Amino acid sequence: MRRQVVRLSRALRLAGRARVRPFRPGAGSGPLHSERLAALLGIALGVSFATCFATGLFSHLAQHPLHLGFLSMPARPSWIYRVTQGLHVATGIASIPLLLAKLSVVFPRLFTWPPFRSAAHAIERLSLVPLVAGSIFLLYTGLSNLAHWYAWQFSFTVAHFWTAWIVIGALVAHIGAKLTITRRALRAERGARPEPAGPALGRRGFLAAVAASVAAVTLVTVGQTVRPLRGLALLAPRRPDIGPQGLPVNKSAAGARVVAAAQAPDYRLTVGGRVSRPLSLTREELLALPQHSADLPIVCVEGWSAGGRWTGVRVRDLIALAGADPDRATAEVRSLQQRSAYRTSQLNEQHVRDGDTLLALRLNGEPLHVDHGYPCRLIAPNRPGVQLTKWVTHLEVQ
Ligand SMILES: Nc1nc2c(c(=O)[nH]1)N[C@H]1C(S)=C(S)[C@@H](COP(=O)(O)O)O[C@H]1N2
Ligand SMILES: [Mo]
Repeated sequence: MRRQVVRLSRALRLAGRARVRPFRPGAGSGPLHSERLAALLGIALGVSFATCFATGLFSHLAQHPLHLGFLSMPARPSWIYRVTQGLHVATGIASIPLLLAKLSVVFPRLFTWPPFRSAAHAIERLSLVPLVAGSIFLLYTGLSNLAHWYAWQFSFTVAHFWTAWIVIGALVAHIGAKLTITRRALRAERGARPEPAGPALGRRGFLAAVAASVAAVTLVTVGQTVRPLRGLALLAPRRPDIGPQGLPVNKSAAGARVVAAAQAPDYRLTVGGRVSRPLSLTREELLALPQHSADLPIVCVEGWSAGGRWTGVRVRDLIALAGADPDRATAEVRSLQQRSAYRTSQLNEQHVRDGDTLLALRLNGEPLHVDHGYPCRLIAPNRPGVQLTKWVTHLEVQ
């Protein structure tokens, strides 16, 4: 019995050594596997993940208001959401080469033996599982969402949102565990060890290659929202200047099954709810009301954005016409579309009050194309595209 135990433990030790052998002695301490390199990549990833998380949270709040006064989405400045959502998608995409680089640098260390040296070490290593798996899940689902490729059954927003919390929690724990090592790595090597000369790609070369990949993927996607770079937007599924009336379309009228209803002669816009004079107006009657124009972008959560000059009736004017006080009202906008999460959207007080919140009838001087929401659509400043309801038929004043 005892002999068997000894034999077993020897076998385990050998197996342990065999685990490291593929990476040969010294692997994990070569120039590409230095702690400094891992620390620098870790800092870059930390910054891009933190930015991505903060802007993602902002986008979530914009789409799922908490109805807490201080957290409600302001209508001004009108460009905030365009910038934060552009940053969200850009930092998410930039994180992909950064994460690949970081994983390739620390990879051999994931297989060191024994796997756990102490309880603290065990906790630190186990927290890598949600961190790495969660990050890959977030970047993969985010990227698929941009490409409109939904290879799953679950709700993208729910899964993406909750995984983000898990990853940020694991990231904070990871940074806490690695803080001393990172500090030491950054301090120790400042000017100390010159990079060993050799034909292989050095640390600087590797960092430069990572930086170049980050710059490249950013350049070929950010053109979907930064107009001067639109010619470079090779990876972007939407070009901001392609589509009817020079604007991309997310959901077409045919896709939403509203073509007939949108062009029916009995179309009416009704205004109801807490009003003293409910309204029912044809498109011609809407065109006969005072018209207002606003230069505002559609900012899709997927990261593309495109501006247009929208003309139509102010929501506040319609509410006043129906006998309610637009300075105190909120409203729900309802579409002709029957089944979709985007068939209604909620306007808070700031958005109702804002003079650029319109039921738009025209785009760039022409009647709205049916794919952009004819007979009329909601347009408002500082608001995600999903909340700019198309084919509007009812305004419920609250
Ligand atoms: N009724 C309805 N409105 C909608 C949508 C929709 O699917 N149904 N999609 C929204 C989304 S996600 C975006 S980005 C914008 C895009 O507007 P556009 O197609 O005119 O560019 O419309 C929004 N309005
Ligand atoms: Mo969108």
